[in-house]
Amino acid sequence: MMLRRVKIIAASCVLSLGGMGSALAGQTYTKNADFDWGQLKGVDHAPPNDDQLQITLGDNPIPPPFMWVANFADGTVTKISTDTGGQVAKYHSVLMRNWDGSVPQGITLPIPGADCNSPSRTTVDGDDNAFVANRGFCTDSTTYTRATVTKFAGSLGYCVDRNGNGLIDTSRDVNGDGVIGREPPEFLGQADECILWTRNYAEKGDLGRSVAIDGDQNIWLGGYSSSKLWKLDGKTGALLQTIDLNAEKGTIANIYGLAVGPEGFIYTSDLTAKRLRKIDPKAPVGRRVVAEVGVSTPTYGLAVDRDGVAWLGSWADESPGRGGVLRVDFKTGKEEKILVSSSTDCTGLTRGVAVAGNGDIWVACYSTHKLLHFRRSRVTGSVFFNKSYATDSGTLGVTIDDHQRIWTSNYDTNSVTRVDPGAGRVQLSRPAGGIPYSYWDMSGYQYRNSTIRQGEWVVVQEGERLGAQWGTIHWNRESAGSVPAETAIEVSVQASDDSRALSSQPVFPVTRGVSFTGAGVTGRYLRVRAVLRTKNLTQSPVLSDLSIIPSWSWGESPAFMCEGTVDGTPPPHVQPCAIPQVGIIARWQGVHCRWLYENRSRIQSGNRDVERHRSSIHRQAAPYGDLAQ
Ligand SMILES: [Ca+2]
Ligand SMILES: [Ca+2]
Repeated sequence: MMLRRVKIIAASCVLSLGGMGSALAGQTYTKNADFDWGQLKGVDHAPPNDDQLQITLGDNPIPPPFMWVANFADGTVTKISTDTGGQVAKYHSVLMRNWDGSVPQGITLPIPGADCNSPSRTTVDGDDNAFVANRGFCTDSTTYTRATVTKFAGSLGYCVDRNGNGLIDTSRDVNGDGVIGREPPEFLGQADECILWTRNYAEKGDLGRSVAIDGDQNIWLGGYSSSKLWKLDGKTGALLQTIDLNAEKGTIANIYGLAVGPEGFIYTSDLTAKRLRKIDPKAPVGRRVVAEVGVSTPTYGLAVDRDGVAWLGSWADESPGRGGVLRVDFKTGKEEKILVSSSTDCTGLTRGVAVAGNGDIWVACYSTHKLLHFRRSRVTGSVFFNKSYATDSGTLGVTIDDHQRIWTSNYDTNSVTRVDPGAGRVQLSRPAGGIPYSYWDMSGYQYRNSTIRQGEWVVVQEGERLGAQWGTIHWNRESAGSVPAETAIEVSVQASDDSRALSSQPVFPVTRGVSFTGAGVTGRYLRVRAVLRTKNLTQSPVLSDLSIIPSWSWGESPAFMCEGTVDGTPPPHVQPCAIPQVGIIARWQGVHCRWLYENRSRIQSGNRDVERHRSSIHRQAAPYGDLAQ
């Protein structure tokens, strides 16, 4: 459960006086103590970079505390809490009819145990939303299915109240047993308002076995036999680009695994032709496959580290010999097999691969039902086998959570297993919710490790009135703020009169310095989320300051305000003091007066005025008795 500290803009009630308006200050966050009012996740104000926020570019990415497991036979995707291992939601892996009225082609209503859509690879974007690629596995003439991709809202704010009942109708664990049932109210099927859309990309018979997100939060999908790549808009699913890799290169390969690494390069693994590719999607047509490496073994799972080196599962049975992980460096064009110590650890058939923030490699070994740990030397950079962990049987996929714990999905036993590398032990196994066939980036960790780095800051602001229309958010007005090339700062808000309902309100993207009054974002409470993101893995943008400027604070000049209780009754009231209001003030007790007004011209005139104004608040605070002088 997220802790929210609420910063109050002004006293909770305003007595408006004719001519003066109810002028109240905005709120500026600029010092360490200001930012600490909010929740910092993957950002810091560590010295010497105080009084600003930057991405913590250390070892450890912090994905959302969930993993998304595709259950191929049931046609569902389970969302599992990585805190508890319990299922928190389950969704159909396709929408038969999109909410915009469009109808995806070549899909079937999921049937438990006999689904044709056959969802497998999942991944998570920088806003915590998830995607699943459906392979489209049935190829006979009557029930043929086509590859599709479906987007799921990762939080209630991205779900949409389609039926207008004022609630987000969605799957959840109503009875709290850690398992999602097959019927409402725990499972809503097609009516679930957190399934956002399903889109086609590949042609009939061209299986969709891969999905990855790029640094701009768009999605890349591969066609297995065509070896084509499609880029879809991550928000809408609209087609943005197509690349025919075989035509580009003049060779024949398939796309099995897919990953986007540093600098936006795309990598593919290949189960059949054993050709691995590195692609620059921005290069001119005909020059997009920038490297191709033929390897000695069929490759399965694929993960790319922060140096752009590919790590792959080897789909070969080495029994009675030893299996391991394949390292492929596209700069040298060389492959290297790093083997386990003994055949007890693994005899081959390695599938999912994940690279940890510290550079270690984690691999699912299907033949021995084990999770393999390969350690990377901090000194030499070389990688060597460390140890194996016995998981539930059928170890297929591997992903890493926000506490740097390692999870496997286990095909044979319909389960997920968590390993704590710090303690060096298996912690728990829990039901996966179907037959899991997920081996790619189930938590979004890989995305946040080697495609981008990001962090976020969330603060809840309380206004002084119900139904507040809010106004403008401004940031980086101080010179310390910066958004270098390849980086971004994105701010969004949710508003509600009920602070407990904030998280289920629609997420509204804010443009810097542009008023959103009248945009339908209303409520006494405003939840502000600032995301700092970079495609350059070694450079962060800087959020030096952020101001929430309610439209009701706008005016031409500052006003001297008093606050206190009326007739001893809380909450405190705020009122302009410039005009004597004897009848009211006489009844106030404990009245303090101060400048509480931040006008538009000052806000926009730069940091110096804001700072002067802020200090004046404190300097001029005085008891009511002083005001009388
Ligand atoms: Ca609804
Ligand atoms: Ca349940």
